[in-house]
Amino acid sequence: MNLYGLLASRFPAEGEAPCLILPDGRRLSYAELESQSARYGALLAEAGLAPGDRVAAQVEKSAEALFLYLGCLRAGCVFLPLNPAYTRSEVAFFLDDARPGLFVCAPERLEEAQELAWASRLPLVHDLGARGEGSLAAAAVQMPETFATVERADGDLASIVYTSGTTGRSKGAMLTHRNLAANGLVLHKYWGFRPGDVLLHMLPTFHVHGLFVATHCALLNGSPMLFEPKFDASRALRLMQEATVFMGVPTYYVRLLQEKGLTREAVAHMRLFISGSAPLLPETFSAFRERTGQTLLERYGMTEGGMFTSNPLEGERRGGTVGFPLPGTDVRVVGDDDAPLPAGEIGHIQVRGDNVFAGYWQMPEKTREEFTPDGFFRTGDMGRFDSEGYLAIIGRDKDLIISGGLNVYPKEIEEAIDALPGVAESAVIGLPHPDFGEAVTAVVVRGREGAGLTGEGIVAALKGRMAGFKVPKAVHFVDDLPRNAMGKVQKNLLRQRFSG
Ligand code: MLC
Ligand code: AMP
Repeated sequence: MNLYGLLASRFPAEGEAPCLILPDGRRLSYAELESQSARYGALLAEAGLAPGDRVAAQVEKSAEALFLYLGCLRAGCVFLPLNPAYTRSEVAFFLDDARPGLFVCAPERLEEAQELAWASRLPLVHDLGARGEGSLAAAAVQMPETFATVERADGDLASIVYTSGTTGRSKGAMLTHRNLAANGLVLHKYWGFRPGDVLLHMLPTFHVHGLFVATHCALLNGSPMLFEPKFDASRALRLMQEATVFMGVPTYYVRLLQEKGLTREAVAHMRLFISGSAPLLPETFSAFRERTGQTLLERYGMTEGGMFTSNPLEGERRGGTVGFPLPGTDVRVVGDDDAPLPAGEIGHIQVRGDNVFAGYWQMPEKTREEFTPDGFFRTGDMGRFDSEGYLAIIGRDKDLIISGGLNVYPKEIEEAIDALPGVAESAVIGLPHPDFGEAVTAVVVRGREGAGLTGEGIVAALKGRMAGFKVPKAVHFVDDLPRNAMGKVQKNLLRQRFSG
C-alpha cells in the first residue's frame, strides 16, 4: 500500500484537528495537510514526473517541505532529502547519482541549482524557502485540492536517503513503502502513542530521525506537532509546557542539561523523552533523571532500516543499552563468521526485518556485500546482549565519526586534506567532545612544501568545499602517522595521544 494511504487512514475524523503548530503561530489542520499534500502531488504529476521518479529537496525545514514529502509519496515519486549544509560539489554528486526529475533548492541557491541541473541534464528546478516562499509553493497553489494517491506495491521505493560511504562517496539507501510503514507502525505502538499526545519536533527533516521516526509517529497518531525549524534548548523548555513527547540526539539532552530552567516542574507535562542517532553517555542519562525525574528512553537505528531496538516504555530503561529488538526486527550479534554469539560476548550487529532497506541505489555489488546469505544486514556496529536481552552498542567496525548525530566518514575528509598543497598525508579521527559527542579531528603530516601550513589554513581551505559539520574542529601536526605491520594507520593510538 502507499505509505501515505496508511498515514491518512489514521488522520483524525475531525479534519480541523491541528497537525502543525508553527513558530509564527500558524496552526495547520489535518484537513489542510491532506489538501496541501494533494496540491504538491498534483503538481508533480502535472510536471510530468512518473511514479518511481526521484524528487531531490535541499530545503530548510518548513510546513511546505513536509507537504512536498507527502505529495511525493502520493504521486508515487521517491523523496530524496538533502542536508541544506551540503556544498555545491556535494550536491552535484547526489544529483548526478540519483538523477531526480525535480530538484527543489533554497531560493538563495537557485542560480547554483540551475547550473547544477544543467550540468546533470535534470529537467526541472524549483525553489522553496523557509517561510514557504518560492516557485514551488507558488505553483502548488494553482493546483486542485484533491488528488488520487497513486497505488504503490510494498516493494516500491518511497525514499532514497544518502549515507556517507567509507570510500568517501555517499551511498543512497533505498527505502520502500513497506520499510517505512512497518517501522512507523511498530514505533507508534511500542512508544505508546495515545490520544492527547503532542510531539515537540525540533529535529531536522533531511534524515531518518526527524523525517520518518518522529513525523510518522505523530501522523499515525493524528497528533499535533510543534514543528520548529531547529533545536533550541531554551525554546524547547518553553514548548515542553504544551508537549508530551520529545525526540532528540544526545547533543540536545546535553544542551538541555545546561539550562537552569530544566527542572521537574518544567517537564511535568511531558510523558516521554527519546534519545538516539549517537551514543548517549551514561552521565547524561543519569543527570537527566536526577534533574527531571524522567528516564530517557534510548533506542538504536540507522538510515538503512529505521529503528532496530528500543528500551521499553514500561519496565526498566537501562542506561548504557539500547534495549530490546523491536517486534518484527531480528537482531543478532555474530562473530567474524556470521555465526551468532551467546549473550555476554561482543560481536557484529546484524538486522533483518520488513523495516530493513532494499539496498543501495545502483550499487548491487555493495548491497550484496552488506547482506549475509540468510538476509541479515551488516550494520557495522559492534554490540553485546546481556543475559536479560538488552543490547549495548560497544563500538563500530566501520571508520565513522558521529558528530551531533551527523555521520562523518574520515576517508572523505582525509582525501580532501591530502589534496591540499603542502600536505603529505593525514588521518581523521573522532575525539570525545562535550557538545557533539565526538569532534572531527585531523592529524596531518607536512610534506616538503608544507612549512607554512597551519591548522587554521587547513580549516579555511575545507570550509566551502564540504558541509560545516564535516570540517575538523581541531588540527594536529605530527612527523609520522603510526602504522601497524600491514601499513594501516593505527587510529586508536592517535585517539589515545590526542584525547584530553
Ligand atoms: C552544526 N555544526 C556542527 C554540527 N551541526 N558541527 C559538528 N557537528 C554537528 N552536528 C557546525 C556548523 O557547521 C557551524 O559551524 C556551527 O556548528 C553552527 O551551526 P548551527 O547549524 O547553528 O549549529 P546548531 O544549530 O547548534 O546544530 C547542532 C545540532 C544539529 C546538534 C543541533 O547538528 C542537529 O540538529 N543535529 C541532529 C542531526 C540528526 O537529526 N541526526 C539524525 C540522523 S538519522 P561554522 O564553523 O560554520 O560556524 C540517524 C538514524 C538514527 O542517525 O538512529 O536516528
Ligand atoms: P545513520 O547512518 O546516520 O543512520 O547513523 C546510524 C548509526 O548511528 C548507527 O549505525 C550507529 O552507529 C549510530 N547510532 C544510532 N543510534 C545509536 C545509539 N542509540 N547508540 C549508539 N549509536 C547509535
